[in-house]
Order: sequence, then C-alpha cells, then structure tokens
Amino acid sequence: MKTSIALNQENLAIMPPNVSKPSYNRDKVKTSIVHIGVGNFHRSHEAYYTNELMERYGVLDCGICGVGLLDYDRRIYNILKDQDGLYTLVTKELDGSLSAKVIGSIVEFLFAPENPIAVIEKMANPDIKIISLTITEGGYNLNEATGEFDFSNPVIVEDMKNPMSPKTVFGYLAQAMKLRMQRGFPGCTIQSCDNIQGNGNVAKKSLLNYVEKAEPELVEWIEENVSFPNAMVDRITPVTVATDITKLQEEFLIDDQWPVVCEPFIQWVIEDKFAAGRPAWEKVGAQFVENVVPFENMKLRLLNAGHSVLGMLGALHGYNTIDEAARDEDFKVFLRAFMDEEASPTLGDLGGIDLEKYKDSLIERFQNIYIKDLISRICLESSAKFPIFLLPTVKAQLENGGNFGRAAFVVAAWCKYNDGVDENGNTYTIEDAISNELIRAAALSHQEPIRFLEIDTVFGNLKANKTFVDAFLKSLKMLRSKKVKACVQEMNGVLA
Ligand code: CS2
Repeated sequence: MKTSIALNQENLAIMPPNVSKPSYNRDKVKTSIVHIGVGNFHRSHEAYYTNELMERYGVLDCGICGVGLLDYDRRIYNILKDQDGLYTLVTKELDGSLSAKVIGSIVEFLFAPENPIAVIEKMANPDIKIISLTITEGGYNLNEATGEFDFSNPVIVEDMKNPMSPKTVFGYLAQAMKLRMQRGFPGCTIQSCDNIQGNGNVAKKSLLNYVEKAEPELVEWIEENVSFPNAMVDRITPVTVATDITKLQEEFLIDDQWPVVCEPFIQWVIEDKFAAGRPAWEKVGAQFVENVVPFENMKLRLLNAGHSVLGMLGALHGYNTIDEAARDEDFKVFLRAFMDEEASPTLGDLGGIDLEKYKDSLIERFQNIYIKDLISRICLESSAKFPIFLLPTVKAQLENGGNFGRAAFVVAAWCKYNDGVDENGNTYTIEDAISNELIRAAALSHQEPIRFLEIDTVFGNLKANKTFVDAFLKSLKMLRSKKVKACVQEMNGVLA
C-alpha cells in the first residue's frame, strides 16, 4: 500500500491527480470574512462556495478567517493550524463513488479563548466586510416562551461583567462593533448561516437585545451601519467518522486529520443586503433573492422537520442512520403524509417552486445509502430544533384547523426518546443543552404525561391548547403501549 501524504500547503504539489486542489495562490488571498463556528457545515457550505469563487474566477479578496469561541473548538484550531488551513471535502456521489476536493478558502484561524483581544480587533478591522455565523439553532440565546433574549444565561451575565474577555458571540460582536464606531470605521454584514426562520432577523434581534443592556450607545450605530441578511442554507453534512479518514487515505492518499463528508446537493438562498459589499457567490451557484421566507419555510418545515421525524421514529426503533429510517416503508409513508398533509399546507405562496418535486428530492436525499447521516446527530439539541422545525407547523395547523396528528406523534416520540433507551433495550445519551430538564420531564411524564409539555422554553404556551394536548397524550399513550412501528402502521391506516 502506498503511504498517504499529510495534508498541508507544501504537500499540495505532490497530491495524486484524482484529488482536486486549489490552484490559486493562497498567499495572495486577502481576508474579508470572519466566520464564527468552523464546524463541518461551514466547511461544506460557505467555505466551499468561497473556494469555488477563488478557484474558478480567481477572486482572491474573500478569504475567510475562522474563529473558534468555545474550548471545544481547540481541536479544529490545532488541526487547521497543522494543515495550513487546508482540509478535504469528500462528496459522496449518488452512485457511491467519492470525490475529494481540498478547500483553501480558510486562510487564517483565531482561537478566542487564547486571545480574545485579537478576535475583537480582527472583527473590528475595516478589511472585514462580513462576519458570518454558524452558532447552531440554540446559539441565539432566545427563550421560546417569551421570545426574548435570555439575560439569565450565566455566560451572558459573565460577558456583561467582563466585556473585554467575552465568551459569547454577542459579547464579541458588541465589542467589535463598538471599536468600529469609536474609530469611525464602516459597518459590515453579520450573516447567519444557521437553520432558523428569519436567521438574519433573529441575529439582529439577539445582538440588539444584548447591546441595549450592555452597550446602549451602540444601538443606533448598529441599526444604521450593520446589515443582517436572511438566508436559507442547505447541504446534508454528517459527522466525520474514522472510516471517512481511512477511506481518504486509501483512495486519495490524503492524510487529513478532520475531513468533511457531504452529499452532492447544495443550496444557499440569500437576501441581497450586504452593508459593505459581498463576494459574487452567485457565480458559483448561490441565489440572491428579494424575499427568502418561502425558501426558508420550505426547507425548515420539510427537510429539517423531516429529519426530526425520521430521527425520532428511527431512534426508538433502533436504527442508526437516516437512510435506514427513510427506507423503512412504514416510516416512509408516515413521513410523506406528514409532509403533504401537515407541513405543506402551512407554506403559503412559494412563488412557482415545484413543491412535489422538492419533496420527492428530499426523500431521495434522505434515502441516500452512502451518506450514513447518524440519527444521533439529528436527535441532538432537539430542544432548539423542535421550536424551529416542527412546532411552527403545529401552530399554523392549529390556527387553520388543519391536521397535525403526525407532528404531535413526533413530539410524543421525542418525549419517549428522552427515556434514553430504544425498543431493543439499547441505551443512548441525550445530547442537549437542557438534557437534565428533558430527562426529568420524560421521567415524570410516565405518571403525568402533560409534564413534558410544561418545558416552556420549548413549547411556549402549547400546553394550554386542548386540541394539541389531546393529540400528544393519545400518541404518548400509544407509544408507551406498543412499538413505534406498530403505532406508525396504525396511524398510516387510520389517517390515510
Ligand atoms: C439537520 C440539519 O441538524 C439537523 O437536524 O436537519 O443539520 C440538516 O442536515 C441540514 O440543515 C441540511 O442542510
């Protein structure tokens, strides 16, 4: 067996011909984007689009400076430092073949816990035109019950006390924007790339809420100088597993400590609202539109909610990956009916998008056997996901008098999921910011099922809606008396 080659700038020249690699001069790349949260998704999406722009059009003024805010980010920081910012994006094509592309658009990286001032200064630098974020659905620190910024969060309390060594994205943004204002520098764009309805509006609301208390003199400046475009982002990007690393070594001779694998599909629909200009991402496939709401609704309520449907049902049944759940005939019928009868009627005018085709394509993507998207990835942080992906459908259907029985069933499945054991007796960990609360509520729900709906930060006031409560109670009772597949078969029959 040939020995594999460590991924770094110098070794790019000796990579085998089946690897696509940057041919542009990375020394000439000028950084104008700071990205917070360099996880797999950023690396398969924004960093990919930006690399394409560099590679295909020679646009070199849109380099990315990655920023890691959390201790957890130390690993990616060290790896990217070791690999000169390079990593491999491995696309799992529909026929099962792999293609490997080394991405070169991340040209700097700062690890905030090591040097917070450097991060603040970088974000304040007028060369930086865009600060983009993938900080997860829960990262915006809004309380679902009140819709307001959560000032009781201990890290936010800390940031208010120690503004020059912040821990949260809001602490950093506030200080960076303050420096820009004080120094007479121009504003910039803060661009959310998270799966949230109106992600730009939410980013704006959270930052302004924080700043109103922390740095009130900044509010007006931000309103006038900073833009927050909404966007829909899409590319299924599973967790990287050990075999992805060994396959890359075997097939492409690349020794990459943390490659990213993804599906071939990619989409980015963005409102064209960039305070300090932007890269011409449309040249490489991004869509700039006036109104992104229909795209967001469609993606969040069909793809992301569809994932939660398959994730919760699949987890209880004991499946490991999304494709297994998506290929299960009973779950497949259930999912399509959820999409057709519950989510689709809430989507409103989609301005000419072919919804049937979109749903067909989602089912195909979910069934892709090569992606191996772990159900555990889908189920983690569900307390932040349900209020965005699934509950808006419930609320809209309640208002319209439409069906929401399957959505209520998935909420009940989530309640049962928090018992931490599947139907084969295998245990798993609940990975969630509020895991203790979820586990406790699920335990209490064995005696008093309503207790699960009393998690106000997730459900708001849904517990007061008798129609929803009844549907949830019925589903939970059914789930606690027979297996999830039997329940689904029954629902497929009754509700067909
Ligand atoms: C998933 C998303 O986290 C989830 O539950 O639904 O990560 C999904 O894979 C992406 O949004 C696809 O674009």
